[in-house]
Amino acid sequence: MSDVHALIEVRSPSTGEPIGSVPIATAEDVSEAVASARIAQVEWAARPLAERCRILRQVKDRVIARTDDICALLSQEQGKPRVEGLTTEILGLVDLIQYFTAEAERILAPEPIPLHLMKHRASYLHWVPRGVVGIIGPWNFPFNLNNGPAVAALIAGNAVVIKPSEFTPLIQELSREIFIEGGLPADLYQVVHGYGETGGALIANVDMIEFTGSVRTGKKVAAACGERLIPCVTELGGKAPFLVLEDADLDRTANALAWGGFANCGQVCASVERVLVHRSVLPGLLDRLVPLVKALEPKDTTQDKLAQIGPLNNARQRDIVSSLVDDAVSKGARAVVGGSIIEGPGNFYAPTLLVDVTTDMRIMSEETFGPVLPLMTMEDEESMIAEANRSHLGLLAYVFTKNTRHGRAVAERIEAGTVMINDVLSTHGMPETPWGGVKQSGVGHTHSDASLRGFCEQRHINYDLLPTLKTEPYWYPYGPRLFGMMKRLMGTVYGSSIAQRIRSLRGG
Ligand code: TXE
Repeated sequence: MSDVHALIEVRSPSTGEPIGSVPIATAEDVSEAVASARIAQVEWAARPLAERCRILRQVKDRVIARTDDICALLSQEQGKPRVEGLTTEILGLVDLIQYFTAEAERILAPEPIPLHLMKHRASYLHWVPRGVVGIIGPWNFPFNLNNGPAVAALIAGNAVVIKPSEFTPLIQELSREIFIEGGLPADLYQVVHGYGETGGALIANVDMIEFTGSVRTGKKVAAACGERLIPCVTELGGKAPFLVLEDADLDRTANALAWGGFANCGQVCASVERVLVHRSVLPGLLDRLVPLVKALEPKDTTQDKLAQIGPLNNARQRDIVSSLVDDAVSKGARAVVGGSIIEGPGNFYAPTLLVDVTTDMRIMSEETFGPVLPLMTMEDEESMIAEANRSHLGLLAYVFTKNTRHGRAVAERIEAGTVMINDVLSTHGMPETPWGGVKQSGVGHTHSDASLRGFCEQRHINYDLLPTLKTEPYWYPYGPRLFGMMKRLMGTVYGSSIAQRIRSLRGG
């Protein structure tokens, strides 16, 4: 990279003060990064899988050793509480490395395909790394959401070039340092900084894209990947409904709502975004929930190590939250807690609980991505399910009930990639389960065995089991009897009734 580069200046979400800067990569820088990653990838892919896993385990140990540094920078740059840096970003990555390094031999082993008819031949699938994977990431979980896919792509034998969000580039620099400390060849894990144009340049050079971000940008990214016919996994927004059924345990429900709605200041694609409460339990739920929300006092997370909630990451997001709450209040919602921007430096917004919410309010259809729980009172379960499905998004959904069997029946009717019963957010910490949405929440999955395979080309080999003949009856030359013979064979093998099979055999 040459010395003359425009810079991105990173500002503290708590104070607005500058905290660092990174150079913006030009299109030329991006193609150079990908070219050197491509060279490193060839050597990496040639190493045994066990050796690649060994190095990723060393990376895991460096992540554990650098926990305090990572948490401090996450608080400073992203704004999250120190404990959330550990529980929602680092721990998940450590567990994901543990899982995939332990299971990769099984997941990426060649897979036989039993052939139902051609018993004289055999087939199997094998998995070949795609080459260089481009990762374009968001600012809400900048450590976990970029490094999780990077780990899976690397284990599968790829190189990665990551373009982090322009709001959180510093944590990506620290991540790279840690991965290299763990023994990863430096060119195998590269970082390029910038805005949309840098992302576009990355798409123009790599062999696959893993994107996490907004629906609007996700569509542009998918279109650009389509133009090049490269695979693209898109993990986009969510509008998770949370159904409080008549028999829900209200203590657990209230605690789950508080954490599921306000962790990471609500900036989670799986955040509780719509609370659908059965009328009969509303008073009991509010009695429990209001004090929990009132207790959440936003703090500068770099100063207060026990902060429960911090600022929003950026002013643009705070303004989106503010406009959605104002719209709801103007249409009749009541803020029983919060409801406004906290004046002063930083991007603080008061944790907010809205009641008397109705479907015509924007907050029930647009992604809030902030510290707001809108509660809608519902008369019965059928209307709760209908309301849950009235969204263009479908990432996560939650059902709270004491009757798990019934909860599963309700869950199966909800249009979402994942539905959790009596828990929130936590399947992201289960790397063996798929993470991805339906509708406009994206296409494809991160996590799960299928995602590790997704970082590979699936290739199919078909070979002979028995000694081969000099020719096959249906090869050239086509003789006069071939058509009749094949027709008889087809009817004899595939006819549904004995009579039809006999007729075919006789040439009828
Ligand atoms: O995301 P963008 P933003 C949602 C949330 C939020 C909204 C906007 O609702 O309000 O998205 O956030 C890069 N080609 N989520 O604006 O723009 C960009 O530089 C290639 C949900 O930050 O989608 C960044 O690295 N790349 C989400 C990344 O795309 C482009 C997490 C995401 O930016 C590009 C964050 C282009 N044309 C926000 N334009 C989740 N699913 O968790 C931008 N980028």
